[in-house]
Amino acid sequence: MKSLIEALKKAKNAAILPHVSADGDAIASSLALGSLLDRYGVPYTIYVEEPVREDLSFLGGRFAGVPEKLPAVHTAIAVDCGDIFRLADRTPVFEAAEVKLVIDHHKTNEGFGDICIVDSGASATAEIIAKLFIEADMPFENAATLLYTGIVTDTGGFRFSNTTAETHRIAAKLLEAGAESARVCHEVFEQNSLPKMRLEAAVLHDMLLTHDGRTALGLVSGKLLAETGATDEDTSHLSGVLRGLRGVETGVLLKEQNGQIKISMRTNQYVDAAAICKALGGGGHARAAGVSVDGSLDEWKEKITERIGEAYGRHC
Ligand SMILES: [Mn+2]
Repeated sequence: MKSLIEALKKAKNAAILPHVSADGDAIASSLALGSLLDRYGVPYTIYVEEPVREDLSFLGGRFAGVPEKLPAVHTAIAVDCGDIFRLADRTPVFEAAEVKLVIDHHKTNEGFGDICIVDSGASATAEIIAKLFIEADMPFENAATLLYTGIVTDTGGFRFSNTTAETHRIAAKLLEAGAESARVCHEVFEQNSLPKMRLEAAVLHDMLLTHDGRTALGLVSGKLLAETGATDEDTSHLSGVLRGLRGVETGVLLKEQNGQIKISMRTNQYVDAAAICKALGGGGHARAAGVSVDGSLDEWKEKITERIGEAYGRHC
């Protein structure tokens, strides 16, 4: 931590690089880090791979896209990136920098910079950056709401298993510093676009229940996406919604995407979703896994139902 703070103070200028498809933690952590650099008088630019998601626009801030010409960067900071590939088209910016820093919380991060602060015990990169402020003896000020947003999004509102006592202690400090918890939660969890709502309604309306109500299966055709105007991101929560029906063990969403069928699976207690998806060439965790396969929705509706049935058979 100390060496990271020294490196930040000594930076002549900085490029902040959140991961591709930046989420709440990546964007909020980048902005909070920017606020720390502001106070050290270090000029910086946050380079993003694609426009910042609309649901994160309440955070404000200024962002630059992938630079056409390589900028002269002294210090580059990869934020919330599990590996260098998550920098996508901005990798040259990182590689050309004199000083390369990595701040992340992904278990699989092997460290790809000169100074790497990787804490897989942290719920979010924002939790690590909050500790950086504390260690640097720097008041949170406007960074409190940003850091709180990073933690709230990566923990699903303190519901996921990455939430620890330390997460709550840091969150408490951020609240004491004025983090606007209610506003953040409203923006992050209570606001949806009309396309997303229309899509969810259609998927739940046509949901298929099999295996005596233990499996809830949802279908998203390319046609439905086009009709509702929903984005891929708008579908990411649906397998979790399907799993949430009382009595269901396995929620599974089949989606037409890039000429393939994307299967997302969430399970509650005993079906190993990773085992099912790995057998098809995908991966994930026991309770959440996914895979992309060739074929049609109709074909995979049958095939995946059969494979889930086999998993129930193994369990009985
Ligand atoms: Mn994160």
